[in-house]
Amino acid sequence: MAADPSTPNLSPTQMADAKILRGQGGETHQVAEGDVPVLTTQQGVPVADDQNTLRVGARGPALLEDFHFREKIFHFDHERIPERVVHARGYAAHGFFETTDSLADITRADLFQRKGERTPVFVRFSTVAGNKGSADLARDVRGFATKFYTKEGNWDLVGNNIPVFFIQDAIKFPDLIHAAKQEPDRAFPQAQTAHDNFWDFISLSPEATNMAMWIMSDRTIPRSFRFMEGFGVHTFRFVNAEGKSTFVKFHWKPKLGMQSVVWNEALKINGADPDFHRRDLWDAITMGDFPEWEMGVQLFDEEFARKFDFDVLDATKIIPEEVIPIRRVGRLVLDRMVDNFFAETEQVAFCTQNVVPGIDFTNDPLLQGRNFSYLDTQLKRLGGPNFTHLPINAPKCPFHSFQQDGHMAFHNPKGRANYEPNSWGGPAGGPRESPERGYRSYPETVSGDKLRVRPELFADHYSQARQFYLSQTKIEQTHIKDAFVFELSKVETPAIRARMVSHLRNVDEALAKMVADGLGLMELPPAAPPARPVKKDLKPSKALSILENPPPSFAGRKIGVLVSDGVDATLLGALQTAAKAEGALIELVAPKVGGVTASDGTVIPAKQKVNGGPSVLYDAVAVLVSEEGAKLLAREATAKDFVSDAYAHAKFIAHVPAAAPLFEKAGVTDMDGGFVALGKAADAKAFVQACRALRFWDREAKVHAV
Ligand code: HDE
Repeated sequence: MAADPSTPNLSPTQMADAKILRGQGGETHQVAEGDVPVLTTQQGVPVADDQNTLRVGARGPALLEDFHFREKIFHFDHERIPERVVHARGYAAHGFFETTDSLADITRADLFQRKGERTPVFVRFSTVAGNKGSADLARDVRGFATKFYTKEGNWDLVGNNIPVFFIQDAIKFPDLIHAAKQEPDRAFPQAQTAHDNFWDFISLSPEATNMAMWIMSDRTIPRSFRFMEGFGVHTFRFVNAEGKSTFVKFHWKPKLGMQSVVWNEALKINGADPDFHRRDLWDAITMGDFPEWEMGVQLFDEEFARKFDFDVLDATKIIPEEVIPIRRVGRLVLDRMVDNFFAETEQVAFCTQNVVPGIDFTNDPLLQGRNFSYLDTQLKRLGGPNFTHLPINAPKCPFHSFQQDGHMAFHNPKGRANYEPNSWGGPAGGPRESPERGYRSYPETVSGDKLRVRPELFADHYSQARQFYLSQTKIEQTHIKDAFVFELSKVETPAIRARMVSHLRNVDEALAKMVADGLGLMELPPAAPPARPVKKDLKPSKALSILENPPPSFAGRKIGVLVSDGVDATLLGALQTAAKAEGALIELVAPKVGGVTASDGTVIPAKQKVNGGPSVLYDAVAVLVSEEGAKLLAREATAKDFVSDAYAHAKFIAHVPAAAPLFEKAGVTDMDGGFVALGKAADAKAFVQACRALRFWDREAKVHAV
């Protein structure tokens, strides 16, 4: 029979040479020449030919006895597990939490006792609505879920990048998510809320108004995971060694400061690099630029809870930082990517009910519902009760129980005792309860009638929505208005558009008018009757604005440099030095990915060909082309987009005089204060310093007419 033209990994001689070696751990590995492992079946049987099925003659039928083929296809057929019903698209990394301020007086939680102590963590970021393969820059809330592998068990803080939520009672969660996800008859739109069902539900649920303001803000289009805040959302309880309880709200503050993209950029990033956020985290961690957050806690007691304007059990409300300041107690550092996405990121199972001694729940009706839901959903998604045996979910502290059997049981107790109490005594009797160390629920006194009602204060749906809006800068308020207009313009039913505007009238009249105008509504609908009077005297909170909290530097950001043959080598070098000194990155975009020949004759490889490296992928851009290069690129549509988009997205733009024809052809003639001319090497530093402001916002009003 003629030799098969395909090339197996190992030649027949190598196969024959395959030998069994004993590994360090005593296990045996079958290896061929040069220490390359031999391909085997799941049963460890060496495979001779992985290119052809076993068949009768060269053109005959396949044989059932081909166990290698059967096993391979069988396994492939079953590779997928159900994606998460929400937060399906996610990306995760390992790291540690370091306690920087002991909370020993407030909680007995072991991880908060000793300053300087590190606890391993696994953090998964996600979008909510999109399916597993959706794009990263969907306008959406981001999940920020942290598993702390503490010495007294796993604690999961399953939070979001927004401190409030849409609904107040978990019983509404299926409705909210059904409305947000693709519509059931047509299965679109995916990963976006700009459609009738979503806004129908929101406009019929006044409790969602505060969250609607947050999701229409730039918080839902973060520059990447590294630049967003995180929140535990609910009020939790800390309990100290004496059994005293303190309420707590958890916050994550990014070291690099907050940053978002602009909406038009988000739309384009989704096309240019749908994995923009994944790539960013991967690049940062693999380069050793480890993302970091500080953990902050807001601590308060029953008395504050009684006096506060809002109910602390209501997850649609915040406690402003100006009212209860944030105490910074630790830092979170992500320093290791996963070895295998499926094993870790996909199989990690967060459960809000994973708490440790010293951390307890409150009666927030959303949290209570979540406590039921997470365990339940993991059973379906991971296929059995033993998902805690998977390495990513197993505690890193010792653990012993009498739970046994079930699908895929890896941790199996030894010996006779599988129940307690038992009289076997000593180690043979298995683990025992520990009244001192064991988890004890806070003995809150509760009594009351069985009712399906919500507390009175929950009914204030607009006051904090108004406070959020008034806490934003003018630029951010415009973005919120534009986002409402964009989303509601995709809603096909005029009555839904109007109903949403009727809620906005309770938030801010001017906003409602601008949105109505942007939608072309003939008349302003009457304001929705508020269930409780809107508090108009809440003080704006600076902490709620992204732009009021600018980053300390341009570190962690990326400059896209458009270059051509003849690029000024000195200037490029100066830009590289200035960026490096700031902790920022440079990426070269060129007519050909092979690179360019600089003015000093050196050949510099590019990272992107110009049509694959649009300026939306960068925080700022520089155009360092030669005269010849400018002429060439002035005829290239994607090069013109590079500069016109950078301009439209209010980015800082460095340029050399030779680039003028490209700008002209791109229609960018207004060289405003966001432009920095690079004449000499020192200008590069000035450019990077200017970039610290992230955007030249003054330009924005000039590029938007509708
Ligand atoms: Fe979740 N949520 N959720 N959620 N949630 C899930 O659990 C649920 C809510 C959050 O990276 C599910 O493992 C209910 C608020 C994150 O694996 C599910 C309610 C907050 C993640 C579930 C909420 C969150 C989830 C789906 C209303 C912020 C991703 C897959 C009461 C504080 C975790 C899964 C990861 C995932 C239920 C509301 C955050 C179905 C019933 C509020 C970050 O159990």
